[in-house]
Amino acid sequence: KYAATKNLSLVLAPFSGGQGKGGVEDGPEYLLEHGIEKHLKSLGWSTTISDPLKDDDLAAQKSDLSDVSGKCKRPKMVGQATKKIYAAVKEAAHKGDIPVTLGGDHSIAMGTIAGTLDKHPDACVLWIDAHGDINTPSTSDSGNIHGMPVSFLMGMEPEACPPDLKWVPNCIAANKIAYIGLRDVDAEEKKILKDHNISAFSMYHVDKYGISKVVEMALDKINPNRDCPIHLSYDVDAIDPLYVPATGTPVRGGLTLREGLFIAEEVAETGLLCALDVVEVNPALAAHDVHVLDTVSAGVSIAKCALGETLL
Ligand code: HAR
Ligand code: MN
Ligand code: MN
Ligand code: MN
Repeated sequence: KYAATKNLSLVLAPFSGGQGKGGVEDGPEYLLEHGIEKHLKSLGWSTTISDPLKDDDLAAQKSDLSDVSGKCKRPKMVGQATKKIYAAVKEAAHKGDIPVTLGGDHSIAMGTIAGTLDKHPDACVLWIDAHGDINTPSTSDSGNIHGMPVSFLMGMEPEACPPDLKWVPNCIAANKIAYIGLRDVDAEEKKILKDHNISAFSMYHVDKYGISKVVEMALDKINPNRDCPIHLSYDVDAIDPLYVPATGTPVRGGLTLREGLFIAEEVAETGLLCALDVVEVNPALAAHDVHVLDTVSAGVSIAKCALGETLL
């Protein structure tokens, strides 16, 4: 419905500056090697590839130890990369394409969601994750910006916003974002979620109500009339590390692979998907080749399901 062109813009975001580990910058390459483009074409989409970080020396930027602002690590690197990702997603969305951004760590969602909201100011965000990613610069223990993108997109702590992230528009309202899959949320993040009355469905809720009901409840909160575009920001660590081991911060007790794919299928079923992120695939963190294959193929499956694979 939001794909005027029936074209997907595959936005490559080989970015790891939002956290300390190496390897997550290889996510896009592995997803492409696993045939994500061919699989999506077989669903009837045309595709174009956009590579907004191609001219950047990201390895050099990551080793610049002076790139710090307060507690935030590498704010300049993150600010510059996410701004380019923003431009690419925004351009794709305004063309009528559906941007599918391949990460990279989850800090890139500052770029993708800001790009989506520029075209679709009424869009809502479904954030699938083991983590809240809503720390502010003052609540973060790690200083890793991939644990903070939602707080920047909500404009929560303007006085502590590093200069290089000031471009991020305060574009998500608290009633326009819902989480599914949470199980590793910091104490201060829990307080933020509660104080802002943000819809957050943890693994407890998935067990208690079942995944189908949880997706319905989440959409009822942020999209009650099912008439707003949906930006699906999918951190693969929402799925249990049994199925998705090669990721930076695995947490046991997660979604089964089928529960994880069902969320994407339900979003496809609404016909409201306007953008997708698949993030935190880190092939370097696999103990065996089969871990790489499991993780990358789960990432490809998430995209296929979100884009209509299983609708009969
Ligand atoms: N809450 C922790 C922090 O702020 C861990 C966050 C991280 N990891 C992710 N995000 N993969 O989804 O650093
Ligand atoms: Mn995340
Ligand atoms: Mn996560
Ligand atoms: Mn803390």
